[in-house]
Amino acid sequence: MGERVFTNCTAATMVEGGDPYGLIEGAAIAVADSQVAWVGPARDLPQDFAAWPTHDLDGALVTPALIDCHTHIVFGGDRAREFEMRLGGASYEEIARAGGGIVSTVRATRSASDEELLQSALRRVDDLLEDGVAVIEVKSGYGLTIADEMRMLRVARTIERHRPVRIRTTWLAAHALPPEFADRPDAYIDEVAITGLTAAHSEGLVDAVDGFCEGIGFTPTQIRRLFEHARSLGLPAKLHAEQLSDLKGAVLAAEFGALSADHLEYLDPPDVPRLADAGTVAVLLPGAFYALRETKLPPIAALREHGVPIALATDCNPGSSPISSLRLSMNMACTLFQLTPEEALAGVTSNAAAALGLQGEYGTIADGMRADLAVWHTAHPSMLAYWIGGNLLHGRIIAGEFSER
Ligand code: DI6
Ligand code: FE
Repeated sequence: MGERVFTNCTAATMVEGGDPYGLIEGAAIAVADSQVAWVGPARDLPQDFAAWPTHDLDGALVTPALIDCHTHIVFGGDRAREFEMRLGGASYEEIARAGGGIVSTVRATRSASDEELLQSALRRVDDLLEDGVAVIEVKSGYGLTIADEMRMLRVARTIERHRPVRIRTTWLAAHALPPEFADRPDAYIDEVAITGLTAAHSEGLVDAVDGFCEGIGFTPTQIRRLFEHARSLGLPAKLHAEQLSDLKGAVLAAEFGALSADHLEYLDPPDVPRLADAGTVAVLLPGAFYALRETKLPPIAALREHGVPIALATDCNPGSSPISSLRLSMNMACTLFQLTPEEALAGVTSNAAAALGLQGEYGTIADGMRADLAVWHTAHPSMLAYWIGGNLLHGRIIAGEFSER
């Protein structure tokens, strides 16, 4: 069923160890049952596949489908007014402390219907699909009641029924303190973040647990209690760490063997080996760095030196990262963080898969991996990070089936 050989293409397999990008020119990719059955130079195609139907890709570049491993894509309203305030000199933290920021999106999200949340999210999802994305992580965090947090994750899961995309959902109730819990953060962690996690997990809504470990978010001690509960439920951790200040969130994440620590501008280089030892992926979010006009760079040299896998994501959200292009995030990572185009592509494929615990299924083109691939008009993979905007995607192969974009 669904057996096919894609021929006449250049494959950027993103498999480590050989050429940069794991590049194979004149490649053939055999797919069967939604999986890659074989990839290599066409001249070496084993006899077993020779009788399968072929699909000529006309010299196109094929990469693994891209993965956006950190988004807040389900939310109500927008924050264009705050953009104007920030341009007028107000800081992100000042706006948050004055009752704007995340809490203003919470009001808009609570008052939106499920259908409104879904339709607005689908528009942003469609933007990502135009960049060859086939896996999106979606966080809760704009409901901040048990019912609204669960509603956000249900809406997120619904996206899979409307678009050819795999959704992973993350419980981020520990994102901000809602007004009804003012000055009672510990009660909020117990009564909403922890109690709600049990409920959401028992409904099968949670793939991972995240928190905002920050002066305007929650303390490491509060996050630790949440992570201990997550661990008792067998759920992996992720953490917004060191985005605005150094609270040692990354060290905490590493202690829990987190899948990822995200943002990391204020990560102290001596803490980097902890991430390396824990196998925790560093997820960099250049859209937020750019939109907040941050100037402190994440410690890229130390991450490289210690071999911490670096992933990239949009952080698509209405406040700090109003961006729904993963390719633009790749470009920003190169321009602002001086990642190489190869690191940027690994950041949205193999390393992004690892940040979601999906490295056995997604992120490389290799035998047994999902046949979810992106087919590009361009000759060389460096184009994907280099070229800003435009439509470079020629088509997608999802579960082995080609469709033109
Ligand atoms: N860090 C971020 O960049 C987003 N959440 C977080 O914890 C911002 C969310 C927002 O401003 O709405
Ligand atoms: Fe975020």
